[in-house]
Amino acid sequence: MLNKIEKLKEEILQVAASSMEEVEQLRIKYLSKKGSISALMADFRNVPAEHKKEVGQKVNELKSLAQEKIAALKESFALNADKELEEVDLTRSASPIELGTRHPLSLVKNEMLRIFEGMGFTIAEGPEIEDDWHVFESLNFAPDHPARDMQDTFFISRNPADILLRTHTSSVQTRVMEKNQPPIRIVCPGRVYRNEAISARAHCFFHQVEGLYIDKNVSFADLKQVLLGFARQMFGPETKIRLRPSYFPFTEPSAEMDISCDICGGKGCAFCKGTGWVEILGCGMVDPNVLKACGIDPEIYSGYAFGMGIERITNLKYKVKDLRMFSENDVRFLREFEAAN
Ligand code: 2NM
Repeated sequence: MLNKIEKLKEEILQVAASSMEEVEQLRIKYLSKKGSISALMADFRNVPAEHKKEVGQKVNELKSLAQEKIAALKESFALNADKELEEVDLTRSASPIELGTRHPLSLVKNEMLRIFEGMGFTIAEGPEIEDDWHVFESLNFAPDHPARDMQDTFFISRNPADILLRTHTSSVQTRVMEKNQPPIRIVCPGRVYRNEAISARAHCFFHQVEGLYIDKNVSFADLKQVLLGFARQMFGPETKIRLRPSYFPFTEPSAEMDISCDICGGKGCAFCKGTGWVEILGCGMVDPNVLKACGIDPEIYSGYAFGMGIERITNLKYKVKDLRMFSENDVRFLREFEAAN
């Protein structure tokens, strides 16, 4: 019995705990009804009468020792908890909210608009759901033009009026010309829709920036100078431009513009298919029929217009190969443009 008491005393003197839960475990182990000290008390009955005084004293001492030890451990954790409370800085600001990044198409669109604003253009916007007049009729599209086919354009209703998703932002320019007399100098950014099968190179919607300048004596030379200024600011001061004759219903004459390939510096590579040039936009002098349809006298005024795809420009600037990346919203792709934000 005395041996047992001595052993327990040694043990209790050495106990340690790393948490309040462990202290509670120790209390249960030594001091609960089923604990080892209670067991000693139970054995006390069997101690011969002449030793009862000595053994009783030792058991009581052991019990006190255990109680003190556990109380001390409890107190140390309570103190630590108080300390932790004191260390919480209640004036600290909340964890920062993780911000997203601006979409690459928005970045490029904003850059394009800033360049044109610098050259005196103002921004005009209009509806994506349009009617046949603003998208086709006013813009000199012949009644049997293929763009008016269901195959190319998303129609919302055919009867009584033709309601459709705009296929270019020129409809915004029609609306501005209808309501304003020249001088008009606007750029129109926005989403446009075409009924096409989705692939790496085509999508059923994309984004455009179109420009329009109408005034007295506006010439093709003015158009060329503005487009050269844009190309140099967008792709670097060494950029060259080249115009090739083309056809659009709303312009006459019409042209497509190439810039010198900035990957090979014009020497010819896979990107420019060995030609040293890459196409970036379409343009021309606004057809007199368009001016007339919008209430502007083509005998007094002339103007130029141009249109380009934001995806195309972004593709050239950031070498995005697959158009579908722009609408999938994969954050791993979007985060690549964090630095450009
Ligand atoms: C292009 C190419 C050529 C264009 C024409 C007009 C309007 F409204 F003035 F007639 N706006 N945009 C135009 C001209 C657009 O995109 C490739």
